[in-house]
Amino acid sequence: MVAEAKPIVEEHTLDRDCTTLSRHVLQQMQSFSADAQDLSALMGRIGLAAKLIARRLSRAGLMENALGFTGDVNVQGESVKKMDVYANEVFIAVFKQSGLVCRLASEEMERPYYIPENCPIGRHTLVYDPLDGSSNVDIDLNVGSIFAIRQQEGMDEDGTAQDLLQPGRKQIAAGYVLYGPSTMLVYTIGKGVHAFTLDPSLGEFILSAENIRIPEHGPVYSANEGNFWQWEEPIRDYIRYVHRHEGYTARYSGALVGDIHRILMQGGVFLYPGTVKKPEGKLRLLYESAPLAFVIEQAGGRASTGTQEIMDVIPDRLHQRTPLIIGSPDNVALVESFIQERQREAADLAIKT
Ligand code: AHM
Ligand code: MG
Repeated sequence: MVAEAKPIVEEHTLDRDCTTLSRHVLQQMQSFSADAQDLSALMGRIGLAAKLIARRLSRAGLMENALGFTGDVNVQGESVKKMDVYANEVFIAVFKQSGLVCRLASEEMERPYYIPENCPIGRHTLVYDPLDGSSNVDIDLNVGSIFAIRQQEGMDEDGTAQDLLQPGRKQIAAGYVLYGPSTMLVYTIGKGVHAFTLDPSLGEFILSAENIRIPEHGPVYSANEGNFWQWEEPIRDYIRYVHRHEGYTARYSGALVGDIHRILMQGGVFLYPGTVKKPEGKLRLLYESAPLAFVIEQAGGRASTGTQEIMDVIPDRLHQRTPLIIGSPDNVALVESFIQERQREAADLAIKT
């Protein structure tokens, strides 16, 4: 009797190795329509930008002029790093002549960057933070890119991109790239959250976790406690609460993407609240908070300003900042409960006086 031939490669192993980012988007869309092809190509280009940035980051210490500051200050009033500029230009370069997006809006550019030859063919806008947490870059710690794709809903003559001033629910896709020990890309198109790991031997992002669900509750709270005395009282109350109760631990890397990725995988809450002097906080709505809110909501978590869902906030300008409380639903609700308690006390007091 002749033994049945065994496949040389296990089928599921091969299948896993072949699930590239572009293929996964098409599978998610369950269609080969022009829209599905566009979205798949868009994600492929974001993957290409991520690979270029990852490559430079991995060698930056060996290169002249890759690290350190440029000497310029950006629209946010922050000192610009050479890697910020490089990463911003990479995104522009990969989308030029792609026919995929008409406009790019980024943390590093005061006004959107138009690619006139892609308008009106490329009906999408890419909003992005090319290198978030770049204070980590000179010391070889994790950094990230954050992105969202929105439909282009109008041409703006004056460069203020009024049609972009819409809530996060208008995002078609969003995600981030984490440049850590490995490079990971996490994305959603509103059908769950999926993670890809860059396989350097293939030069491809390969699916490594599908339909990620954030734990309902987690032990981590992630906040810059150096701001403790600048925060409003309810946030200080929350921090006092976690200090006094067992089961909480602090983790804060100074780079949002890494902190959010930990919370997505293991549960907990990240908070960057407003301060007394800056009630809107530090993080930007369109290309930091809203894309991450989309990802975390899709994984079963929540993102809040403290009083409103981040996904519902309508920005009034391109670089608008917002307080951010994001993560496991129970943890976010706990932070909000301290804010609500103070609001109730203030309302009671107002009635009595
Ligand atoms: P950036 O976009 O200029 O890099 O700033 C955003 C970063 C986030 O990654 C991080 O969570 C936060 O700023 C850290 O700020 P701080 O140093 O005030 O704690
Ligand atoms: Mg940023």
